[in-house]
Amino acid sequence: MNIRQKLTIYIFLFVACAMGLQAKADNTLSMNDVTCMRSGETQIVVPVAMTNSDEITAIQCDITLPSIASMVDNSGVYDIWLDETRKANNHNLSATASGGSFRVVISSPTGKAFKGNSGNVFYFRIDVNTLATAGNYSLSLSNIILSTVSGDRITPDDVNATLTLNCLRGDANNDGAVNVADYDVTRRFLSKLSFTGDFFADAADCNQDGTIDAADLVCIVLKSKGIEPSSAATGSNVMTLNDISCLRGQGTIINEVPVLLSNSDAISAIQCDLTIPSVVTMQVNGENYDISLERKSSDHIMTTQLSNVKYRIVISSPSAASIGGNSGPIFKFNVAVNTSSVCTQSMMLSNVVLSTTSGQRIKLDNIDANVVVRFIKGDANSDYNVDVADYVMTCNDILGKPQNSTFYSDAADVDGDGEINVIDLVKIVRISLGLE
Ligand SMILES: [Ca+2]
Ligand SMILES: [Ca+2]
Ligand SMILES: [Ca+2]
Ligand SMILES: [Ca+2]
Repeated sequence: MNIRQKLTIYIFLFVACAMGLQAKADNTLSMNDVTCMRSGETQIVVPVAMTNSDEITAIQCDITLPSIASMVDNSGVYDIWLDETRKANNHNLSATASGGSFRVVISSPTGKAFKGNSGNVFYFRIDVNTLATAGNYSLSLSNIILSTVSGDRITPDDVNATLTLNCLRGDANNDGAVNVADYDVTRRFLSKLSFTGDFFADAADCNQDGTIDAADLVCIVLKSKGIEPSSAATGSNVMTLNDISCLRGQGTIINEVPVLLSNSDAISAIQCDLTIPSVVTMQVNGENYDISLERKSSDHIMTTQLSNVKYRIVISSPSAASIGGNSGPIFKFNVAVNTSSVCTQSMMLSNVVLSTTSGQRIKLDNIDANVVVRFIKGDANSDYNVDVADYVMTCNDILGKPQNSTFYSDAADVDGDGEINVIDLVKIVRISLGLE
């Protein structure tokens, strides 16, 4: 055999091999991705196509559905059917559920071939659980066996497709429209208030950032008006909480605490969680907490709800109006301070989110302030003056003499060295004379 003959054989083998691969690649099943709108039709038809260069008479495969879908059945018969244009007159299909999937067997009792070489060969109808979270889910065909009319087995690769469950962004109650009802149910959810009817968190997360907050309230209002919210905020927006300072022994003192907002952006919605320490008690005003909204448009609403030792405060407008202005208290709350003993405790605003009127989300760091119950140095009898009476009591203490009224040793220890002695006595005199 010369080189030319050998080369001819190799070329022949190569072509034969390529044709063989081609033949295998040309006998496949396929499925297109399918989508379902949560507020629309929940039953969808999934077509399965076959591309076949060989004459195929029988098909076997297992359909696996995602957990959010079930196979529709009519009185115990699965809703799976053959394509009329491709089946031979006596092709029949049967399906059974087995091990979490559905086995489909299609054959012809006389071994007839499917018509044509491409296109849909069978269909199945699934029912999508629209309570599920919107997203992508997978469907598959596995264990696929095709038989040629001469009984040759073809084993195509598994087939995967995506079932996409979509929701209308902002349609929190899933009625197919975005309007004030969605704003209201989301506001109640965010405010931790009770509500009736459906609530879909994935749709309420209108700006799709994975959390439901004040920015979503504005986003829903804007989308109800056909306006797409903006994303990034650029301004400087600062919130501050004032300290509370009281003197010991004054009984229960009511303090009005302002929460200040300095904002360069036009702010429409605000949320925060207020944590107050044990030394203070939130005051109530009728049935509500004594928290007042200070800056607002005509339709701004504030809700305050105690949940898990935090007061959830949500301020928003159903028209996405601005709270107005650029500085000053946004809200105030009244607390009673128990002044029976000295302490320093912290209060905090956490989970603070602002939204501009165009839906830009601004997340602020936690804001801390102190509640301090203090005494006056040298005021050994706690009458809020430092004078000769304090001098006498401190002198008695040093000499070990009995006292006529309560002696406050922490106030008498003016230099704070843990000991009451003549140095403290001198300092009391100096304070009473205005020298310290
Ligand atoms: Ca709706
Ligand atoms: Ca969001
Ligand atoms: Ca005093
Ligand atoms: Ca001392």
